[in-house]
Amino acid sequence: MKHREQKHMRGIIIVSFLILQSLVASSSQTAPPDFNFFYWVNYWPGAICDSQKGCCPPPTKGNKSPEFMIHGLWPQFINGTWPAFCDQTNLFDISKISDLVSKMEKKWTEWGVWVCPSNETNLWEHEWNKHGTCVQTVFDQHSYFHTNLKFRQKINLLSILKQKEIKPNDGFYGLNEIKNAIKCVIGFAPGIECNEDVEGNKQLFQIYICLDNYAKEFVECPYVPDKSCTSKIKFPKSPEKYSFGEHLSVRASVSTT
Ligand code: U2P
Repeated sequence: MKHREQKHMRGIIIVSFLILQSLVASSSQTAPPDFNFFYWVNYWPGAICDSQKGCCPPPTKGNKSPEFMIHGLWPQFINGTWPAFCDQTNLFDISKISDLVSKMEKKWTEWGVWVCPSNETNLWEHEWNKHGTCVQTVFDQHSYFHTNLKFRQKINLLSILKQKEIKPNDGFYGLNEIKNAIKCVIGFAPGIECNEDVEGNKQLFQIYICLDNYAKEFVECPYVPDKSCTSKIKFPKSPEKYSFGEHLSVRASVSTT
């Protein structure tokens, strides 16, 4: 009897040990991403400024030269849906990215239609809270923002397009011509989102580049976000002619002069 009890105890100890071991092993491994890929999205400020709503320039400390601006890094599912606002307990905290702020002010400014003058902190906060909180198996706040900047440093969309004579001059260019210019450099065609200028012309607004679910490599877009473009689209002029720090939207100031 005593022997059987001892055997039983030994069994319990071994099973407990194995459970403990597997718990330790699983906590030391990071869970794999629970989404399929990323869109890394950049927008053309000129397409906001010549639209019906007009735009609000970023604060004076923002970048003054015409460039594509980062919109964000968005986790996606292959069926075209996406997770959002996943964690209320780890909201945006600018003190976690203080070393990145000056770069972000140049590459991630908001030519907003919502706030005048625009406030990039709002956009950063929104992007982390909406998208970043859903990718915490891959990124913390610092690496989320840093990864965006790294890709922005690697890829200059404006110069890629200019090399193929596709310029922001209010001219019309083939949608495929634009996609191919980018494909030539990164290996995969991006998705293009268009909006409309005040005359109703479809124009280049946002470029969607697809990344794997660790945001390490460019990938073929599993789901192509072609949004409301025609086969030829306008590439609007950059809003550089407008002075920065205005408190009125560009459209409003144009219509009153
Ligand atoms: O379309 C409206 C906003 O939803 C988010 N979005 C859209 C398409 C998509 O495939 N994935 C995605 O996340 C974007 O969110 P934002 O950061 O702008 O709020 C998009 O602008």
